[in-house]
Amino acid sequence: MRDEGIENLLTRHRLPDPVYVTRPTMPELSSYHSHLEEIWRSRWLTNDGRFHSEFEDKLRQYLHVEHINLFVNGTIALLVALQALDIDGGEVLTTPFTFPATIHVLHWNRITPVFCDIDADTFNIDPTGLERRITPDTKAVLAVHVYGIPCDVEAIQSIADRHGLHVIYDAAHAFGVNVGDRSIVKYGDISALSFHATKLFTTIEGGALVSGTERERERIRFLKNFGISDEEHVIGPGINGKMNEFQAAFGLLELELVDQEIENRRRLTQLYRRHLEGIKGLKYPNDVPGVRHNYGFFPVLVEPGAFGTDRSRLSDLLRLCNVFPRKYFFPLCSRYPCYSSLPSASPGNLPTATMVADRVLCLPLYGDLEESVVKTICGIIETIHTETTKR
Ligand code: T4K
Repeated sequence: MRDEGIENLLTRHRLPDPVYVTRPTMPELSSYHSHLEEIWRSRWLTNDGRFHSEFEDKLRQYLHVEHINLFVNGTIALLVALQALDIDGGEVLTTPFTFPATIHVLHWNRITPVFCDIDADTFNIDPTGLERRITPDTKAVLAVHVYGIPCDVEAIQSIADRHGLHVIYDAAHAFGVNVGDRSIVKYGDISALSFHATKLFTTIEGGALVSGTERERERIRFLKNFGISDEEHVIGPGINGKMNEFQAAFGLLELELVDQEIENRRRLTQLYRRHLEGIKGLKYPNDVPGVRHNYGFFPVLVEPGAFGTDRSRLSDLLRLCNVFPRKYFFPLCSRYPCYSSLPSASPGNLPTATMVADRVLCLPLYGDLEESVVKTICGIIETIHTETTKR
């Protein structure tokens, strides 16, 4: 069938309203309003206010961690994590399959990213390739739990221990993920969370650093507040990374909703899996035994030969039906003009990452997405597969 034929056929499936890749969970407006009234009364807007301390405490309890600092966003949190560990210059081993923030924070700390390939099943940095990239300038591993799927934390840590490297985890996608009984953010020296509006747990913009020791936590606290230790002393070159009261109040209300949000996303993920199961050329990650997943994303890999068309055409056809998936993370960070001339950025060094970035499509997933919409999206995908393999 010609492409116009498919397009005509798909008009039948067009959804009345746009369905985006994600949508934030919102607390009751009246609850937020009463927090706002309190902020108005107190006129305490930022800098360690009452909502900030309550949210920090509740988050510490929720994540079962001891040392946490809230941030204005996940990117500044990552930037400060590197400073807190004195990683300023040199090389850091990292993944090209991530959001730009992960790599840009290295650049902003004058660090050269050394791109390493990823694992085809987890989409995370492949520990088997790490050791051969270590040089006398290597300072750390900056790994990402992409889509909330845990990295091979044990393998990464043992390599880091052997070579005296720090380990930082970009856990922007991994809120609420546990390995066994242990929160994923307890691995490595420091983990960075993002609470951006597109995340399953949000404070509008926001983030946090979870560190291993109270000493690090204190250092991070100074670094995110201009290095100020008291009204007359500045102990180092800090930055402004503070979360404000409006974000913290929002976060407090979101914490009450997050377990239900994860459960709703789990149910919808299973629905997607059930309805896509028989379609050739599609691959998606399954649950890892012993891991509590958060179902932050629903990534699908499209193998064009077996599916009938490629990921980009599938994305375009879904858009015609008012469905807006995203190619997270295409292009690879190693393809950005600012990094593409690095020796480690060559696609030949990154075959799996290149293949995954060329095939991945994240389908809409959020807690109040209707089951009927998930079924319609799967129906559209099935129609595209049937029609494109007919020719
Ligand atoms: N590390 C990793 C691995 C990350 O993925 C991220 C951020 C970071 C670090 C940095 O953390 P932050 O500094 O952001 O805290 C979005 C987010 O802006 C970004 O936070 C996130 N990762 C990334 C995966 O996604 P865009 O440019 O794709 O977002 P945008 O504006 O196109 O939104 C996507 C869809 O979400 C929209 O089509 C509709 C929906 N949406 C979006 C917003 C902003 C809403 O429904 N409401 C909203 O308010 O980057």
